[in-house]
Amino acid sequence: MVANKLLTLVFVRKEAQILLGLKKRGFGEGRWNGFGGKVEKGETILEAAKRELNEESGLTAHSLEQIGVLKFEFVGKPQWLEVHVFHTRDYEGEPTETSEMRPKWYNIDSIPYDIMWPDDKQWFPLMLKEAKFNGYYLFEGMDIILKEDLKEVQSLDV
Ligand code: 6OG
Repeated sequence: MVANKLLTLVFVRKEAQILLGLKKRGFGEGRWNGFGGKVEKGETILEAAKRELNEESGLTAHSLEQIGVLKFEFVGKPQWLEVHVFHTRDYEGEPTETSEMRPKWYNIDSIPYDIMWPDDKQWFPLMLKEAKFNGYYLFEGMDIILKEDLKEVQSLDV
């Protein structure tokens, strides 16, 4: 049994806007997403979420609320990804381009789903209405979803 790889994903909200970043390199390159990455040894998932947000966008989150857990399996890859999704309106700083991400505010009515991971168009509506969710997706490559199971929940199954 191979352990899940723990990852974070943070969305910053401001009025009717959401901050997305264009991933400039690595996994998910060329796609708009929230800010996040791997949980390092010795830190909690929440600490990792704040650190990755700061490293990739320049913003400091004062508080983060966890709103989702997404599990991804990729055909032919033994390791699952377990992505812990957070959001916040409680932050300081101005988004700054980094070597990894180009940040941009999007109105929540004009999210660029065609240039994002294909699972996002399913769970974004839950995230945008600030509902909690648990999801599972089986991918073939980066574009094809073979299986999916998304549930809105009262409390997260973490
Ligand atoms: P690094 O490996 O670059 O972190 N991530 C996903 N995000 C979405 N929206 N959909 C997916 O569908 C994802 N798979 C991974 C988690 C990778 C970042 O990408 C997110 C991390 O924030 C498969 O450190």
